[in-house]
Amino acid sequence: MNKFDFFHKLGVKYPLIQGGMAWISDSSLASAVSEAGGIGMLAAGSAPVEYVQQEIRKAKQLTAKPFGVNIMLLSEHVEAIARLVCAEGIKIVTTGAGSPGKYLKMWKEHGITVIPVVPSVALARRMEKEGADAVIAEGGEAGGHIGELTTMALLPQIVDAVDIPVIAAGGIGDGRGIAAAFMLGASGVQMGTRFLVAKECTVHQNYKERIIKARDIDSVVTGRSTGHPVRVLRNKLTRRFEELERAGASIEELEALGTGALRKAAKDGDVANGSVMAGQIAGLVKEEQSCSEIIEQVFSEAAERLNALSIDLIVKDNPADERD
Ligand code: TUI
Repeated sequence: MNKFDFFHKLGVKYPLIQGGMAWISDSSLASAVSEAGGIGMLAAGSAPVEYVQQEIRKAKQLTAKPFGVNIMLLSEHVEAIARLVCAEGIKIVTTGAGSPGKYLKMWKEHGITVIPVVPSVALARRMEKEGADAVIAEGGEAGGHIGELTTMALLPQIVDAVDIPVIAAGGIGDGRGIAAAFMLGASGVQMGTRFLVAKECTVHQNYKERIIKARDIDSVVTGRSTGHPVRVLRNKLTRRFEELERAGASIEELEALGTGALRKAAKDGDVANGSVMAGQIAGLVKEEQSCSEIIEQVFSEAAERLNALSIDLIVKDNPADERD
């Protein structure tokens, strides 16, 4: 089987999925990514089913190319949204923050290509057994809700453990990252953070500016103690969270601080008190570009890097040469 069969069958130009970003990846971003040759994803997040349906219908107006829906499994509306994607004839579903096992049969019966995000080998194996078409191996460099392992360590272990295609996510923001993912055995990549600053991304301008200004060390994880680790950019909210954690606050108090915080940053532009979810690669993202510019640039850079490879990695053949 050709390594691009999976994406070829989906009818896209590039082996790229846009990461589902709650409150952020709407019909504007998703349709622009699809138009540019990747797979745009509408994020359902914790939104009600009516909102998701409206965004699906808008996206259908904006592009005839394939796009999908990202379903956040902790949402209280997950059951209704799981049925909605079937009713709306959605062809591609990615899932996050849990195991989609109980919906897999229904989605497969509706001809949906199901691609769960997995943070471990065990879950990747289980998803393959339950009928997933591919998995997204997401390392802890990613923004938002994350697992324990890094992309560098997780990806090759999942590639070895399953026979379905593995798509790499977490810490990929340019052509070098894409080339590295292919080196580790990925069949494609998912990028989120880089699309936060896309011209077609409707996130608040303050959020975009915070990403563009971010340095490497501005990325932190909150909530390890509550069992819901979330990667965000450091701000007043994360400092408050750390203070409360040190003071021995309860899980309920800590979780309450996070409720509505993403919406506050993404929609209201309150990047001090809101949750600015972004991956560790934010420090590399320097300018606002259209989705088409981003995608063409990263894939030409990746191809250039991969095609130029002819490295033998031997510094010196004969140690005796070193002596004179
Ligand atoms: O889902 C994400 N990233 C997200 S979701 C989100 S919104 C949110 N709202 C409330 C609480 C938490 C998040 C913001 N960012 N990425 C995909 C992802 N999935 N990362 C890690 C996982 C994951 C974790 C555990 C997937 C499966 C899993 O399985 C546990 C189990 O049930 O076995």
